[in-house]
Amino acid sequence: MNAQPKPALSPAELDAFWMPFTANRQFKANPRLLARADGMRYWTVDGREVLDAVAGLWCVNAGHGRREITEAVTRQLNTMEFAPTFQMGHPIAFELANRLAAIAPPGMDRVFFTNSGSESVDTALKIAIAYHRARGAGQRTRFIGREKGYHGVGFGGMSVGGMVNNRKIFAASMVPGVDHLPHTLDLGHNAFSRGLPHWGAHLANELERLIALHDASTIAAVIVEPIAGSAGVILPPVGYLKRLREICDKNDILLIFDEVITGFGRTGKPFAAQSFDVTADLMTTAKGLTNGAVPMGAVFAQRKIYDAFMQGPENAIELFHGYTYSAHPVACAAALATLDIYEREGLLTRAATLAPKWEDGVHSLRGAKNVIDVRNYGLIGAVELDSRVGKPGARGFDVFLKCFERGVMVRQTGDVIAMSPPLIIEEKQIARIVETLTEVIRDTD
Ligand code: PXG
Repeated sequence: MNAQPKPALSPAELDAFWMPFTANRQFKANPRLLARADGMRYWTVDGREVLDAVAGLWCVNAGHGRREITEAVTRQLNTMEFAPTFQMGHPIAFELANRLAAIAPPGMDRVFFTNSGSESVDTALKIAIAYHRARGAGQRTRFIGREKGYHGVGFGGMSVGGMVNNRKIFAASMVPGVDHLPHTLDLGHNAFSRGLPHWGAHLANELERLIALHDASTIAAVIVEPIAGSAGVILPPVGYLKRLREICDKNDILLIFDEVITGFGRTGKPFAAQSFDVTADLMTTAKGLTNGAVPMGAVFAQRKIYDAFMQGPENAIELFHGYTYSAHPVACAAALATLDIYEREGLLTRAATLAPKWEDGVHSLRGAKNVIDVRNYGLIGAVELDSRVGKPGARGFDVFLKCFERGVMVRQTGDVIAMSPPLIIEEKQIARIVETLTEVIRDTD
């Protein structure tokens, strides 16, 4: 199938859109414009086919152009384009929450809807503080995040996050009372580990040091990504997440898993919590929830958390929080259709089936020029390149660009090339991604 080429935009037409997380001037001098998508592929405005090795931005888990989602959204728009969920409701919001509860990790059967990962994170942080207060522990207000963590761009998420470029400009505006655990990336011990690295579970013990410093009675929650994506794919060492869970349990601290990228099948189970057999108290999600078709996020909560709020007079609003578009009917319709596809096609577990092939594929890059690490889990992969002297990120950007020119879209963070293809990927497409990356790395100084 060929995309109809679209007329290119003139430089002046590119000016008004202030692009997010983009080098605007560099991009606008040489734009990369996508026009159409289907299955595993995008087409550029000039009709060139590009294999999608990142599921859009870690979100199009069922692949592009899913007719069932389009039809569900269209039907919903024709029936009721909007309905409020403040002191009102509409049936498919409840249906979706029930469907999500059914695939959630054990006990996480209460769902609060948002519109993005950032909103999910800020919502979870607020729920954590309000939960402790509802139980008479209102002094528990501190948060513990992790270096290199990415929890979106709201003030809360930025504060618990640990990415220096996202933080330094806003240093004076951080939410107070936040500490960070050390990150778990250690090439010295773990380079080229297949799957989870074996060294580093003890890094979770740093939590005990922070508890000793502040006292457990001041700490509301610990938030981590089970697998960090944005920072260039950082895996939890074997036993690390279990250890965090134990320490949180011992100290009555809530554990929040940010599963915005790991949710909805990416790791080979519906959620990473199930892959790693560790359940959090709160879980933030977005992206794959609607296959990226309509913005939507969801915070999953253990029932004990929800129940802690359900006291006092029945006419009292229990949580003063929510968004105009929480459980937007069109997003709910998209999410329900997405879950239908995931279930019918076994996509929530397909990554586990493909993982060995994927692992072999990405690890075939070991030994390639400038490659200093390869990391993988489920259908997540990363290839880390040695940085050019004095120019961090330059080599990574060149590789990203050349891959795109040669018809494969990957993500670049610094000198890490990250991949997270749609879960419908076939073996021959895995081979194509690996082949292209191999050639590009070979051809890049
Ligand atoms: N938490 C995590 C773990 C994320 O990965 C967010 C929160 C924020 O979600 P929203 O929907 O507000 O963007 C994210 C977002 C990348 C990349 O290149 C990753 C994200 C977004 C854009 C790029 O890895 N994750």
